[in-house]
Amino acid sequence: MVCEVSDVRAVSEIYIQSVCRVNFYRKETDMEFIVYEEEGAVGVITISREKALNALNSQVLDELDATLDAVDTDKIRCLILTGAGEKSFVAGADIGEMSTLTKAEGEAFGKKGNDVFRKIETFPIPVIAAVNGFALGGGCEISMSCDIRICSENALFGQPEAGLGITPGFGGTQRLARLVGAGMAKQMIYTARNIKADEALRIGLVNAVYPAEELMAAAKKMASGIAAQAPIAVRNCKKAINEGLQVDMDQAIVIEEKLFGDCFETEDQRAGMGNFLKKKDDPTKVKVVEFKNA
Ligand code: CO8
Repeated sequence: MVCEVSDVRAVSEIYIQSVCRVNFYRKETDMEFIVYEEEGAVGVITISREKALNALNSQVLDELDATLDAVDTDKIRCLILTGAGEKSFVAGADIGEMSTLTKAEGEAFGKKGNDVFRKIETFPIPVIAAVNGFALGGGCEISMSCDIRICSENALFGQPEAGLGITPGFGGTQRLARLVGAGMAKQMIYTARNIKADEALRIGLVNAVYPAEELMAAAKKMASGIAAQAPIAVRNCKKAINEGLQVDMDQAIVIEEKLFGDCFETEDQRAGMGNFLKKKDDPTKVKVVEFKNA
């Protein structure tokens, strides 16, 4: 199977490697800090500013935003977000860039990050954060805007902002409290104490911890498992969970009802259910459904 890459400002396509007979392509772009690759129906976005431990400056945020806009969601069914190198996922927002901001500029920088993170959170397809090291400040915050977080054993999570004289500004006060509960979020944010991977797992901030060298394979396996399901159904599940969490249960189940109903009469629903029924007639038949995203 040969993957095509849709990407911004593409110049030329180069072959990188072949994994499990699926060709893995990467496109050269004029982006400095973001690498985007596709492997089958899985897209991998790598924040690549290793000299600054992948810290988020305005350019990284702009490039990430443009990369998300260019993902072909008719073809790609799950994204993985990770950081370049073995040491850091994202070591936060760029402290150098932030250090001289005025109040108005600080607010604008917060909005710039929030807009991109919200784009990730509401992206039509699932996004898995593969956290390969430091996830501090804006790094912890960007991971929390993803649907699922898994991490390496050397990962370190934290919101050190109070020690720098600011609040978390890319959604940390909101998403951390929703993910791990207000008490634990307040403790982490007020004390600015970083936590290791095992504690992140214990408090539910991550779903699983892997040896560093196994992290990306685990992320890709999970992403491929998601990509193998009916794509309209997966999108609607994401919407139902995200939107339902913002409202009371009476409204939440109405959101689910609509998205549930929306799946019917799709090719995927017909094929998925039809295949199950056929399989019953022939229990030895392997379940294979060519989902169409239609
Ligand atoms: N910003 C800019 N540069 C950084 C950052 C950062 N967040 N983190 C690391 N770097 C740079 C270092 O300055 C250093 O650069 P250089 O080699 O040029 O001196 C390079 O990366 C390597 O870093 P270290 O030498 O410090 O590496 P260590 O292994 O010794 O330490 C740490 C690694 C512990 C991660 C350390 O670098 C550190 O503490 N970094 C800062 C972590 C942090 O506090 N992050 C939170 C930042 S605040 C934030 O994210 C707010 C988000 C909301 C913004 C809202 C805006 C309004």
